[in-house]
Amino acid sequence: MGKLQGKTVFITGASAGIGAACAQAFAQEGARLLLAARRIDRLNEMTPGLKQAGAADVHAFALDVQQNAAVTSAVENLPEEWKRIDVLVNNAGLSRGLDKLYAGHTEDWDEMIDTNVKGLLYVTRAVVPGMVERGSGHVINMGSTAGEMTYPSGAVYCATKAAERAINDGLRQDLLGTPVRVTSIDPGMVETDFSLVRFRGDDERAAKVYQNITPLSPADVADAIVWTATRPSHVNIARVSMTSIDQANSMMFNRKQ
Ligand code: 8X3
Repeated sequence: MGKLQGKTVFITGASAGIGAACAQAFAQEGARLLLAARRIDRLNEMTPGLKQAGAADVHAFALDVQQNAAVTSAVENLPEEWKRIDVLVNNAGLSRGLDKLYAGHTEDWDEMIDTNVKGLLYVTRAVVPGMVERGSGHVINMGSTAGEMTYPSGAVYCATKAAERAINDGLRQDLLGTPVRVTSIDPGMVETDFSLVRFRGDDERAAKVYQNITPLSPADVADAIVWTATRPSHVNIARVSMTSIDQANSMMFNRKQ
């Protein structure tokens, strides 16, 4: 029997990368998966495999976390049997561009801030009151080593992850006295579509990011996430900072020749 048998786990950005790996890892623990992403087709494709992997049930819906009204109404109008969310994985996020701040594109800034900061806030605001009311819950936010140390040409992305850090800590303070736990997962380089999205489909440029390096895999990160969610209920893991052995912080890498 999985450690999270029958628990409802809500994952945003579940259609790819760390979100999809989380769906797989929580499925293996017997969880009921509430999956949201903009790409509903992709979620529907994933569903049979997740059930096969052990998910107690799967409910997928299209959601753009940037749209506050859509987030609120999606959570309010969940089918009755999906309303009791035990674990929220605030995973939806992205980077756009790698430009000097004074040459940056404001539409890139808007998309990153609207998704990584405002989207995370909207989903949190919609889900956490129910957790407080029911007296149980766990919010797991996707942070980054980028929130710990800013790197050149990444100021706005790094700022969104520094904001996540502040929101994560603030939420934990505000929930003190309730049984709701709050965790930030802060990985370094993870081999996902992250760089492909950042460089808008330029795969040559994206591949260079991971060249001569062993990055973390999405499954490595999902493994840490499930670990935080399966600690005894009085244990709150505040933050997991993790990199591959080839990375020391957001600026230092061991590139093999
Ligand atoms: C992703 C880590 O350093 O590639 O959040 O921006 S990094």
